[in-house]
Amino acid sequence: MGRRSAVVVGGGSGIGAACARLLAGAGWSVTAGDVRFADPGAPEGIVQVTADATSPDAMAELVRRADAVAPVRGLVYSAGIERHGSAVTTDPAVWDVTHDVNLKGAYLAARAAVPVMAAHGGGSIAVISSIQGLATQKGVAAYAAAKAGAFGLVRAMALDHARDGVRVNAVAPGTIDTPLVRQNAAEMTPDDPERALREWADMHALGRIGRPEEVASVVAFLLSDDASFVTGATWVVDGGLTAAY
Ligand code: BMA
Repeated sequence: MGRRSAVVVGGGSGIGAACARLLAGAGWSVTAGDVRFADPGAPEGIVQVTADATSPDAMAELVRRADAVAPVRGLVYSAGIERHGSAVTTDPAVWDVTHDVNLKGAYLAARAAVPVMAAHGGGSIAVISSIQGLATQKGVAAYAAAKAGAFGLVRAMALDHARDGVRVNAVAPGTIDTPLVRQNAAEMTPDDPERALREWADMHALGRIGRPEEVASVVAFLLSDDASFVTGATWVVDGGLTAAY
């Protein structure tokens, strides 16, 4: 296979950064976009671009930058923020930013990438949703709604772009050891965030929380030609969290 580019939106930390590293290791030219990078010294094979996922222009520019390196055939959407509150206690501005980053950005990134992929003969998109889009907890109304919305967007795009050779899948991680989850633990159990992490680990059948690399390996599969008959699907990577009730 010739050189090909993967764009990783939200590639600055957590699951997105793990995807960027794994894809670069698998031979992709990776262009990672994020508002900040946990590791500002760009690892080998990864170009880091400061880019806001909620900006149509920034998403178009990110895809253009990647395509200048090698034809864009992959997109990972991993930008995410979690805010807490019920429908009653969530401020409308907090609702909007939660939906803009978790959901609207996926549409904006795909809007920029799909025509480019189609011109190259096709590609593959993986949207990082959450298990919270399938089953949820109290007090995450905006986040749960945005993550559920991502599944609808993925199905719609899978249908709309299949004949252009573009496959689109959603990934639904359980609790993964990322800055987002550690921030949740600190907010929800300020006296002992590690205790929160242990309690969450216990909820997963495997008895632990996941590593970002364990989500990235599924994403790398979905972007690869090994997944050539896989589209419109949800890939649950939750250590057995939702096997129980
Ligand atoms: C993620 C985040 C985590 C949570 C996990 C499983 O999307 O909300 O804080 O632990 O889902 O509920």
